[in-house]
Amino acid sequence: MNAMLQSRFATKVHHPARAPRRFFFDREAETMPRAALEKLQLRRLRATLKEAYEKVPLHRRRMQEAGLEPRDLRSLEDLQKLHFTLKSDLRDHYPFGLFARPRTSLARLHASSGTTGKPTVVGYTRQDIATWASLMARSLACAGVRAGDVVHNAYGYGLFTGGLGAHYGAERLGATVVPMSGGATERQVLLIRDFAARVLCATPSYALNIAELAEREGVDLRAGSLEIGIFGAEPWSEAMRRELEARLGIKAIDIYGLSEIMGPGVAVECEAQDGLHGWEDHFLFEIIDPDTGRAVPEGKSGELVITTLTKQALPMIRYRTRDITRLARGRCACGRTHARLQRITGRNDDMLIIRGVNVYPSQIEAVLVGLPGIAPHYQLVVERRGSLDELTIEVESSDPGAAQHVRHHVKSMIGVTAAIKVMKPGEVPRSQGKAVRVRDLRPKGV
Ligand code: DLL
Repeated sequence: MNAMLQSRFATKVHHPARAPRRFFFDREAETMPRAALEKLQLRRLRATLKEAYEKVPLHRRRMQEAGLEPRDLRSLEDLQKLHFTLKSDLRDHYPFGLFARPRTSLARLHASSGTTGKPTVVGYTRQDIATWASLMARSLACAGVRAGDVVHNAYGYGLFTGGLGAHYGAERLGATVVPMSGGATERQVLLIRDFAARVLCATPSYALNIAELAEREGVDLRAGSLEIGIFGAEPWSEAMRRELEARLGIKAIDIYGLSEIMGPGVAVECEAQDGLHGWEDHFLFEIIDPDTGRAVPEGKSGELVITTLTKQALPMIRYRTRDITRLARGRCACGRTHARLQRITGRNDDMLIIRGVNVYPSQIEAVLVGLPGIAPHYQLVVERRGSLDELTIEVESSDPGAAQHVRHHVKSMIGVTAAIKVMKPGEVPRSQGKAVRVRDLRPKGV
């Protein structure tokens, strides 16, 4: 960080109500010794399996096919004998077929639009909503948010879990929530400034959009009250973290979650920013090889699989997230004992294979963001020429000669040959929620 930015940090507003630095929303749960945590997990797992077996025909059928009953599960390792649950299972049992509770006992439904066909519907009992609020409060506290803070919530409200998930969590923590949702970016900038928000919740791509608009309007958010960004819902890179931290004058914290499991607050970074603590008293995390379905060796990367331990309405058994990460179980500087997920590089389905090289959009982002003369906005266009997939990277620069420079960096850092299209500043579409990074122009069904 350069000296100018550092001196800007020094001028920040001080929040007198702030509690001491090391703060846990639920100290006992967050720092539970591993043996106690595993004992709790096994007890909760057995209860979850029993419920799923008795109340959800799909789970009962799959367990019967494997010759298993809930009571056969004696250790956490036995989990590996159980079936997986896929996103397609949710769609095939649309809308309520995987629910373990009658529809009349549900307090809320959320849904994801999905790119093809039917949406994925998830449901919550009143207790599920309370659990989610506590886990989200725990996540926000872990990220450095405190009671009394103004939390500007720019995650979309509605069927998406981001807005309401962050909202209930911030309220539960005792913060003051500004329920902005996405869009109306000029108003966002003014209200962040006028209400003296300490915390910004948004997708990283939308936070960048807010930062850019503030700069254009001459509002210096770096000198203001903002101190923490809670960013997630889409893959982002370390380079993007540095960019957002510098442009907003904040500490940018990565938060992970998915509707099928709960919503935001499944895992979050602490102030050490060294992996996302996954809340193991409520979820079991496994990493598998996506091709074989088998566990990868400890510490290796693969597909994240999650089993819920306390969800009532929609218990999930070995849900295949398609997200690629790795797990670290070592002790964290913050004192929390829960395993850490490494930054999620992307989804299995987002991986592009360009002339035989596997590449995730976030890897390209890591190269582009921070390149001098290139704005941190981009889109990837994939087309089929003959039997090969070709990639065009659309970047923004006021220097039309930037293409060669970008092509060279992408080739040398990732090994991918891509065409570069230099667009004028402002021409790459700006995000208001989850950014659409890839325009896939390949013929469908090939
Ligand atoms: O995106 C929940 C959420 C809201 C998380 C706000 C964080 C903040 P879905 O719409 O169901 O739920 O999308 C879930 O988004 O499987 C990942 O592929 C991706 N994703 C979520 N958080 C991250 C992250 C919400 N921090 C899908 N890094 C997940 C990378 C993420 N990808």
